[in-house]
Amino acid sequence: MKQSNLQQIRYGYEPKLPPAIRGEISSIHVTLGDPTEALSDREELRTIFSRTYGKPIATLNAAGSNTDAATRRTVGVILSGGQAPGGHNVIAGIFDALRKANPDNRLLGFLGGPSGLVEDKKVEITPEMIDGYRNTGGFDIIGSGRTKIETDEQFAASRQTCLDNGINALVVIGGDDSNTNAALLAEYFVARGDEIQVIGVPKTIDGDLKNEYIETSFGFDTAVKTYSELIGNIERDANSAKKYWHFIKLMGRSASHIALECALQTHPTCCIISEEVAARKQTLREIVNYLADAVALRAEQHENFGVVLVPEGLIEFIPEMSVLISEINDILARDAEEFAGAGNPEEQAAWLLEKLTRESANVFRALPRDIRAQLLMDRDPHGNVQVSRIETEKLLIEMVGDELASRKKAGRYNGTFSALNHFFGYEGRCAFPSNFDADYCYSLGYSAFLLIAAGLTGYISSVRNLAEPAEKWTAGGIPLTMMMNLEQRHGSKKPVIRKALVELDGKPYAHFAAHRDEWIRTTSFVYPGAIQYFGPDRVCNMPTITLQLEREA
Ligand code: FBP
Repeated sequence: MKQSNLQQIRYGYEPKLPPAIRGEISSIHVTLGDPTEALSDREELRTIFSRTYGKPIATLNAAGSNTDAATRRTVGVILSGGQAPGGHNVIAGIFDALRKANPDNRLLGFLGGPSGLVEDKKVEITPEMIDGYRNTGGFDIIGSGRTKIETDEQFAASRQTCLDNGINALVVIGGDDSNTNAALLAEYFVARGDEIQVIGVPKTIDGDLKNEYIETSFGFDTAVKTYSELIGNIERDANSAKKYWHFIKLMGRSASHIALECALQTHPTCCIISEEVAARKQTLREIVNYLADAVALRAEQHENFGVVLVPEGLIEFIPEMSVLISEINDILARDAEEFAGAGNPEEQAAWLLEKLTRESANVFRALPRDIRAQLLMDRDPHGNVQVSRIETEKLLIEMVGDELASRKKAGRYNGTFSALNHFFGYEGRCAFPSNFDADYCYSLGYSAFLLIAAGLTGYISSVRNLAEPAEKWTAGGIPLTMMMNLEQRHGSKKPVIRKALVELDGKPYAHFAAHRDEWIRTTSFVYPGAIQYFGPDRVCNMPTITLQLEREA
């Protein structure tokens, strides 16, 4: 297959590791801290994870070996969920560490996500194979998938696959749901006396798998820089033509981290933050009025153009919509078969209206037909609404347009509102990883193997101090149960890793909030340009603004 020049050059990039794990694998030492606790629901979680709950934090250092790196091992790896730049480097990191530890070690990649484990579909990763994927985007080396391992049969089949293939450890590369699954698998294996370790790796462009110990999920850095390049280009076009309002929906599921970081990078005219909408209990009407006010204010300055960023999860955070969505979720989980047999989308909507509360039925009725249909589309295997398929940006354009039309009629607005919609998501998920993600992912994979060598299970690989250059990074593992609580899923309470949403008392949001009024009044666009892989540190080695602000002393 023809390779681009950049692809060929990137194969030769040597990712940086944290200094503590750069030396001989045989001299790596693991230090274990005190027992840990879950975020909440501790008693229930202690029961669910009776054998793996509350393990200590592990730190990797070069203090002299107390791990067993030399034993011959077969490790399995799974890519789970949506693509995120750097996944190939995680696998490269595992592979290099594992071969360095013992050249006879084997790495099996399960194909197409967790279903590959359940169905025993795999490929052995060879040096030639991995060399063709180093520092490249995508998950195509083994593919990914969204199957959730949840039934007894699936757990038993996963175990059988591991036993049949002589697997000593599994590395699950995924987001919050997949890492929850990793914790459940770890517990399942220990409960049966199997010596099969499970280690997770924090992946998701959404940036919502983070906490004190996981400073960011991999892929976020590259994805936001890719979107910011595109937004900057659109801003420059808007500022040149001066005739369009661009409404840009950005991926990110429930969390607005992507929208917020892109706003910090590009200074759009407006950016909605879902978490703020929820905190202020803003209605859809209030959001529409806020945007219409911005358009009207700029029209008074003869600036009938602008750029609006909309997080894809917004719809779930608007109070009346959130109630509606959770009612729909529960109804669909409870009466799935009846719903499936209800007929075409219009008939399904009519069926649903009968079951909703009066308030939610009114909200549902008032939505445009397309949005109603989008709300009824399939849930993902974890029971989430597929927010990327709900066209919130179009909904807002339509409603802002109507609002401005009625203001015009009343003589309160005299501009033109010509709006275009965009959705950026897939554009960023498989980009060539930035230097940050290339280094971070390789380090996560490398550390994952070291945690295996240390005999640990039920941990997530953790590389920290990321706002600093890689020279100052540290590595270790965090017990997965420490990041958990119970949440309502598919109509019942389930253990899950808590999603990190945008914190309204955090510095990234505060920075944005302090500037947004000025961005409406004065065109303040910033044009970040494309991700750079070579050149001065300030163009090719900067972490995200979110990470810099969050880690600021
Ligand atoms: P993960 O949470 O699995 O990392 O997925 C991230 C994401 O890109 C979301 O931002 C988006 O809502 C979703 O995947 C879309 O997934 P799909 O392409 O499978 O519909």
